[in-house]
Amino acid sequence: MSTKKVLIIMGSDSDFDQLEPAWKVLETLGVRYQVRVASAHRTPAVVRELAEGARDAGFGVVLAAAGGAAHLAGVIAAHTTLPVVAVPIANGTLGGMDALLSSVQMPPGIPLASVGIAGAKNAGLFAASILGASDPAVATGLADFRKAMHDKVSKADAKVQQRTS
Ligand code: RP5
Repeated sequence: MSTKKVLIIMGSDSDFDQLEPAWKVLETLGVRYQVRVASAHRTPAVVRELAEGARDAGFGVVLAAAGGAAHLAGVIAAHTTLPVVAVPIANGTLGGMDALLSSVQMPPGIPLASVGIAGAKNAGLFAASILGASDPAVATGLADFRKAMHDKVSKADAKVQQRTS
């Protein structure tokens, strides 16, 4: 199991299904995590408290998922020096483009990383990479994960070659 944990915050429980791949892949990798609902607009005091306390609570990275005018990740980053990864949720009239641009167009000074729209699985993997830089158990989990992907593609390649020869 990982030494440090990943804090996963979603702006609304309506984001749950889109974000689930993030903690599913963390489970595969043996990375500890906690999932919370807190909104930059509706519960700003809770967001601030979570962000300010995250490092002392044993978290090494924060994933922040929100849709629409997605300010959650940026607000969290303003209240912690831990790395923050935004997960733009695909919803509403703009289908996630609004959340994506809100995440990647941060003004200089408080940077965020961001995955693509609805990129929860990659967010989990990227969070593991951040922890894996200093946690050998997590780095090993990631290497195993990549080996499994490699083997799957090799099998598919062999099958396709067989079907086409
Ligand atoms: C955002 O507004 C949430 O992250 C969610 O993606 C979106 C809609 O929230 P609900 O109205 O479904 O609670 O803050």
